[in-house]
Amino acid sequence: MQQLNSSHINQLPESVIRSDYNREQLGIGIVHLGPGAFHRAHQAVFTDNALAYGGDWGICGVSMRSKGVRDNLAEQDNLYTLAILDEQPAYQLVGAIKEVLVLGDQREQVMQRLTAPSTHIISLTVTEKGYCLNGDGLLDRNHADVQHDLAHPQQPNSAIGLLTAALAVRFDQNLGSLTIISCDNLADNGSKLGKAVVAFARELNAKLADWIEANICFPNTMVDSITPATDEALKQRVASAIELKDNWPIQREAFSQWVIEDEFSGPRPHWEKVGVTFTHDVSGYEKAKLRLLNGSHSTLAYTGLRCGFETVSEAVSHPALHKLISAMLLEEVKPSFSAPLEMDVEEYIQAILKRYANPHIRHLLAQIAWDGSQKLPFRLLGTIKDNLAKNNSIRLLSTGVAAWLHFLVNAAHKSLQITDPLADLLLASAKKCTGHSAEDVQTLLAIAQVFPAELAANQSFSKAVTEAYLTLADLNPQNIDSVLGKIE
Ligand code: CS2
Repeated sequence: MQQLNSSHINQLPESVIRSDYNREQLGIGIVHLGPGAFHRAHQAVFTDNALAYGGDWGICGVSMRSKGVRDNLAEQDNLYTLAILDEQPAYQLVGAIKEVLVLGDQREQVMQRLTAPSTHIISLTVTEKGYCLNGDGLLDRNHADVQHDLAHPQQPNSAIGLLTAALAVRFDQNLGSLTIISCDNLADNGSKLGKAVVAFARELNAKLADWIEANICFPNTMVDSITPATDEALKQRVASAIELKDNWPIQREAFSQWVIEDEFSGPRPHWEKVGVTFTHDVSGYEKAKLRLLNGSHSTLAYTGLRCGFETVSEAVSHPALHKLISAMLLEEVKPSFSAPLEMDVEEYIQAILKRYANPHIRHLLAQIAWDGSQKLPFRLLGTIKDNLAKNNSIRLLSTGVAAWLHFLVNAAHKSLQITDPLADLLLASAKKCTGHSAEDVQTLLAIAQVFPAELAANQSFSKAVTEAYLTLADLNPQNIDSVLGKIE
């Protein structure tokens, strides 16, 4: 089978969707840090579609460390296939990414792209841990990468250090006209990124920090599309659909949403023509998405794994888990925040549950279970904090937290690896747990990197988590109904 690349795209079957623009002539206007599956399924696709309306908005993807994307896409001129797997499967050829660089190997080229006058957007999907923030959401000066980058500002390893190095050059040349867009699942993602960059810059040069504050916008965003990791089955499926070999196709559901705060310090692609929402207040959308979708995703992941399920659709199709998640969303998450006026929250919840049940994608619970220490604060703990303040129930939300604690204890006692930047610390605490619920929960809530001191000391919170922890201790694939029945 021939390789997907520029010279073979004319052989693609008619059914493959293609955006209409001249890729040969396309210039680069966007540098994206972290061109992983989510970026390639989401922002790159919106941009690919928007290219039909003109503009030099090709993307240069910059991998912070891994070479996989660059090396796999090189053979295919950075083209790849997006498989939209839903009731009506569809395949789209995506060409918006024109170049992929790896920071470690190609520092100079990366800096040239970041500082080019033609670059007007830098966007990021570097995951929660890539922001080097402390529990208060501010730059963590004790973070090893931050310390390294402050000592070696010309050789940064972190996204914050890299952005600041690029902004220092742009400051010298007075090249504002650049917007930096965080596309990660953090509450107030843009504001947090902006503050972290300014704080980092201030350590080096107060004038630079002032210039960034005055000139560079960091809009908040909400991003949403369920994107399971690529597996062998997807590669085969795509090969038979496009009749060419694609080294690294991407899959996602049909639903895809991007809401961006309308604060730009320069031009941008015609994203508004292809379904992106621009608004002056993203927070309602972002809370709805982080708390309802990501909060229930993580809860489903940790409880579902304990029940012996592998995928989201298997887990949510079990009536007891469906009931638990749906009750948590309606009774405890919905009242915790103000949704945008145009959003019908109950409809949104039903739509999420339907998306989870999509049988056309295999979204592994184990994938969602990664990086719990980074995700839980945004997905569950903020909601719990708000509910405590309003005297609302936190019983079901605490089940999600307790399920994570069991996930850690189980891994520690069975010597299993977990993927989490705090893995060593988490597993060391979890190893101390003996099965006595109140003591185990006290031990684990003392992990200050995850649980803010005030929350850990809150009696209602520790009581609710302890009760849920005790109940979930018995949960196994054979007794799902009876154990989860006790919670509902
Ligand atoms: C998931 C998200 O892996 C995870 O933690 O909860 O990636 C989720 O699929 C996306 O945020 C959906 O937009």
